Amino acid sequence: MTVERTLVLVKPDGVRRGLIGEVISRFERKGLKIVAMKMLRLSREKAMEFYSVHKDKPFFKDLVDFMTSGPIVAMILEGDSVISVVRQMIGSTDGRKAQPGTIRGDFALSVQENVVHASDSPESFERESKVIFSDEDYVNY
Ligand code: RTP
Ligand code: MG
Repeated sequence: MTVERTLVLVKPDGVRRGLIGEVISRFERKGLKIVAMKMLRLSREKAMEFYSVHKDKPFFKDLVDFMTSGPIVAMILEGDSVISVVRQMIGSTDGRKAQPGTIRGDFALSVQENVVHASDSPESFERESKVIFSDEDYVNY
């Protein structure tokens, strides 16, 4: 067993569409533990920092516009192999291609407005979690 942590965001489209509860519920039912959570609006600076790996991509400006277009809900989930488990549960990036049964497969029809983000590696988690959370945001229980 490899207990890991991952960062999940409900993106602005997910919040606008009233999908916060749906997304959280899926992770709770899976047996994952929420160890930190908050609602916030990303500044342009934070959004650019968060998605810095994509800074040279043609979709970068649109992505930053989208990610700052409304509030997001951020959470840290903990569990066995949680990084790969959650990536499987969210599905492929493009909602049109994501498998039914995944969050994007069930709720997204766009490559940009795809409801959720999740870290893709331990290194991504370490970097991304520090953009959003500080040590005192984690709850021990
Ligand atoms: P995420 O980082 O948000 O969890 O998504 P991901 O790993 O599945 O996809 P990634 O390649 O990291 O892309 C990050 C986000 O950028 C937007 N995107 N737009 N217009 C486009 O072609 C395009 N491609 C990606 C999406 O919001 C994607 O989730
Ligand atoms: Mg990504």
